[in-house]
Amino acid sequence: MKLGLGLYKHMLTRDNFKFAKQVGCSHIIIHLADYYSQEKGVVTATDENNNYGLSTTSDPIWSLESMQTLQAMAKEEGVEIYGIENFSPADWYDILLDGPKKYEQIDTLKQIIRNAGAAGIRSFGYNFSFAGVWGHQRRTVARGGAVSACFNAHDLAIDAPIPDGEIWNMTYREGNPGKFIEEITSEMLWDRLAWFLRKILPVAEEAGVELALHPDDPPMPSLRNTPRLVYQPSLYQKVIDLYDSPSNKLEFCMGSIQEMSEGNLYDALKSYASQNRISYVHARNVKGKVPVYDEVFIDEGDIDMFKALRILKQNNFQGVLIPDHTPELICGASWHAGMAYALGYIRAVLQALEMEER
Ligand SMILES: [Mn+2]
Repeated sequence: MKLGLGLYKHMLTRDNFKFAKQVGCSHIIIHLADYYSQEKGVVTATDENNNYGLSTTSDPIWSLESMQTLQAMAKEEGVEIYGIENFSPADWYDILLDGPKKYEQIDTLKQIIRNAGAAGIRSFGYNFSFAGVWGHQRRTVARGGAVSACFNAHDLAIDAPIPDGEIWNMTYREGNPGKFIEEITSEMLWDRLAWFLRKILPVAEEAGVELALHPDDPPMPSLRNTPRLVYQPSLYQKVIDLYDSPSNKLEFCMGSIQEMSEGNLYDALKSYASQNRISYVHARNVKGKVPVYDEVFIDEGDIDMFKALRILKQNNFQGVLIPDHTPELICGASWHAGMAYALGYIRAVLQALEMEER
């Protein structure tokens, strides 16, 4: 198991690559989609009127040259880019919506996957969702009043429809006022995923890239009047069984799985790690389950992190583990401090597991 750090687009700097190395990481997972900028910081979307902003297509950041430059820079600082997390909404909205541009968009995504493979990037995380990560409030819910994300379905208009021109909390074109995205069934959503996997996985296999699906966050059965895909741990199996390919993998989010109303995290870890289906892991802790939960520090939630990481180790998990979101520590660099705290804790657990084996 390799330790990594996730970095948003505006954080792809030499200093942050150095930071990753300094806190014990060998790998990084990068975001190239433009949902969080330096100015906006971490934005939350909790109603039908506010989103992350405009998503643009054909950004040169997705080119082979750009990926190779980033990979070279990372290696110079002693880390390696293992994965890219998420497509830009503007590059694949019609694949999700089954619209007329899906054919040209799948060609764009295929090229992005080929570029990633050629740049030595092994994994590509994606979240096959209309509503995306939506409905989290930021409140002082973690230890010592640390600001963190929390979800309470009773506090929200959870069926607030998604305006036309918007997907994944981003605007890809000017929408028609008063119009909303089409209502579809869960079966239709699964059919669209199947189409996407049939088109993309042969290319991913050839490029040596794993497609890694993030489960729904929050894992509600429906959100914003749209169906969700993987909102119970067992639904991951349905994704695996949909298309048999060594590139059909999972971005296993411990927090989201723990928040699900059925099953349990440890069984899910065991099942998917033993099938060698986990490409990379999001590690974070949480108190509660849908419809009400709080994201908390890595050592204070419902997940026994020691037990969880032991299962990954016992099942010979060879991919990367990164901290997911963390509560913000009160100091001059709250994001970095939160990550350093989570990584230090995870590293200690991994070292303790090593010692156990001696
Ligand atoms: Mn996650």
